[in-house]
Amino acid sequence: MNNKSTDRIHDIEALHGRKVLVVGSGLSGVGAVEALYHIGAVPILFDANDKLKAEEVRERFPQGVEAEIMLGVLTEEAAEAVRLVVLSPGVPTDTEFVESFRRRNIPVWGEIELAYRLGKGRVVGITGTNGKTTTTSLVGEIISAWYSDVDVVGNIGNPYTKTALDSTEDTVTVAEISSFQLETVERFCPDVSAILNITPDHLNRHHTMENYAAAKEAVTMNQTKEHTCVLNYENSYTKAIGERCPAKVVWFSSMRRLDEGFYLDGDEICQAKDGVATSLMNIHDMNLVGMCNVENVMAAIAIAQAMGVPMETILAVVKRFKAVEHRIEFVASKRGVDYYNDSKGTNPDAAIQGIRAMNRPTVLIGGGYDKQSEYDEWIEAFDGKVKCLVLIGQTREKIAECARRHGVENIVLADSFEEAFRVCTEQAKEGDAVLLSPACASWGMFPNYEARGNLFKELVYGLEEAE
Ligand code: UMA
Repeated sequence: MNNKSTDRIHDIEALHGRKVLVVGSGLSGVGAVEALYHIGAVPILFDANDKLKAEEVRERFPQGVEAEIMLGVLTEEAAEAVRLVVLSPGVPTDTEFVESFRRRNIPVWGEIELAYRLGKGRVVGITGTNGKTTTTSLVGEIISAWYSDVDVVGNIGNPYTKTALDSTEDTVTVAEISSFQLETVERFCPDVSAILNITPDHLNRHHTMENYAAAKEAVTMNQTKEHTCVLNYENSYTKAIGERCPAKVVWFSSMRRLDEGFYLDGDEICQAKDGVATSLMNIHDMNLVGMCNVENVMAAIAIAQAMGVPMETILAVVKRFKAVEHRIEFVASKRGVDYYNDSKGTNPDAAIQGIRAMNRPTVLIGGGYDKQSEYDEWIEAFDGKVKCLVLIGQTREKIAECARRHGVENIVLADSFEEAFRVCTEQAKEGDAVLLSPACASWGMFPNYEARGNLFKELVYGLEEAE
């Protein structure tokens, strides 16, 4: 089970002195430019957003890194000159813009493919509709407890291209990979892959569930029997993928005892291996809550074991692992409503991730200190899920006005955090979520976002008494 680095760099050496088009000037684009620059390619960074300013984009590069920057429209001359195109995950792949390169046989890679080809060592690739960030963080911690050189990268917010060039044959890269990123892989071949679950998401981008599931399946497409793919036995899509998967499949199930694999039996996480069933740990011995997290933990145990970490080490880390506080942190389920604390969503970009993580009607608390942000993109990301927007703080009028422009109708302005919380409990019905993800700093109402998140959690915990 070892990815030969020679297979990966093959085409990279040919890029020396060649122009490479990087599309998107966000985290991925900047990471890709940096890596390409360091291997002697000539990056051109293009971003379709003509409101950006070249000087500001350039400031995102580390010192010494240079690239031509084009904003708004890519000139034909530049398009003609490039030998490779590297897309950021947010760039759709089914457009005339992308097709025009493919027609000319110019390879179109995603940032993940580029990073993979530049990198060395072993790779874990984790995908799924829900739970991938928690599972990736947990796997990262477990692997770090056993191996000394570990990078946790990808959709989790740390571009893979940032670490790829520094990796060695001893490095273990643990990558959270989204369906957007998987649309543009070619040779990407993790030693251990995992698909946690596949449920409807991102259909505006992938159009059909079949396309979306196919994108997820790409995490395992280059694997062989030397590699492992960890899959959810209880999800119809991942079940079907397991039946045709080229890798050795390790199943996990939260609903039945398996003859082989990881499963929940009462409150015990168990493993059946070679006909022997062993109880590993009680779910009450972990800090994560919810059945989705039991599944994430089973997947993480399976991945870590496939990566050669002893079970004793795995279980010790699982038992001490905590969800990242204030970052889309599940607080509790009260009266059938799930409460999430994303107080760390202190700007529109971070808050976009918060609302994207919700998969049900949501009552959202937003607003706070005015950092002169624009809220359009955040509100567009609501995607019809926000049934009530409860606004607090200095920015409440500005956000309300913006939300109305985007067709949000149910908006409540609250005078205090406590009042906002009370409105949430009134508006949220069984099966809904309440999310604190303000898109603004807490100043003016709280000393910091931790204090804001802690008050939210106290109010949630207090609900039982109020019943
Ligand atoms: N852009 C274009 N042309 C287009 C579309 C976008 O030029 O057709 C430009 C935009 O103007 C913008 C830039 O591309 O300036 C943004 O690129 P991006 O959206 O790919 O954002 P990055 O900052 O590179 O962040 C990406 C991931 N974003 C998305 O997939 C949308 C981040 O995942 C990830 O953390 C980061 O790479 C590092 O790997 C975020 C996310 O929301 C958290 N992911 C989705 C999810 O988890 O559901 C998939």
